[in-house]
Amino acid sequence: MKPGQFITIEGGEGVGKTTNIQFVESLLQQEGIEYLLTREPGGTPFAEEIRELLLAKRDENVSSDAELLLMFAARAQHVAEKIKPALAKGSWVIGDRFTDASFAYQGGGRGIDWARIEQLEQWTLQSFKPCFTLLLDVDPQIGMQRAANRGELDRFEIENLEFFNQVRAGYQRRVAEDPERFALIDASVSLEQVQEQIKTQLLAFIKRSNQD
Ligand code: Z5A
Repeated sequence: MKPGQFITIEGGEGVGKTTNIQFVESLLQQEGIEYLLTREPGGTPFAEEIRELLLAKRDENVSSDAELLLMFAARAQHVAEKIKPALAKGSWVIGDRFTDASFAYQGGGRGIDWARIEQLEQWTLQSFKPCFTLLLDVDPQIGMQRAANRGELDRFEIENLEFFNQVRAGYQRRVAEDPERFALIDASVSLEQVQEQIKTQLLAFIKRSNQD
């Protein structure tokens, strides 16, 4: 049986991931592709408990290394218990964030040395990575305004503009390192225009994967 494809959706604060994931699901359904939707940090009961630890606002400072290690602990569980088994059964997997977010947030935003994150990636995942990544990109000033209209902010959402500028730079560095995997989506435009770009890129990826 042909293994499924692992696709991820990434981006900084307020880029519209949640809104557009529903659109990605509708495209896969139209194409008759069986898929599993999951998210990080989280995706399994154990990893979701780690997510709660990570997102909760607290008085104690959380060290950047502790944060990074917990992201990868949750990911190890998620990959072993959910993502790889689904792919092996031929299902596609849509990931709402994955390792690129650790490079962008903990590398870019928190300033952890890139090479140390690469070591952790290698240790935890070896060569396992998404086949295709939609990166929604918007000026963080616009993204933060959009996100401000939602409910209570979590431990990441309370960060400042400089942090989110560094997150964006982190994502750009990931694209530069592996350009073929990414489809860069300009998320500053209307939702309709964003979805037009997603549709073009995703259908092209589906076509390529059918030819493999
Ligand atoms: N994190 C990390 O640090 N390291 C890691 O390795 C991983 C994660 C895996 C939780 O992630 C946090 O974990 C995340 C990074 C960190 N923190 N932050 N920030 P999450 O993915 O669960 O949380 P999120 O970033 O808040 O995702 P989200 O809920 O999908 O947010 P969103 O991208 O902002 O999506 P949205 O709610 O669809 O859009 C926001 C608003 O904008 C909403 O009102 C929409 O109606 C509106 N919108 C969307 N598109 C448009 C357009 N085109 N025009 C106008 N308005 C729009």
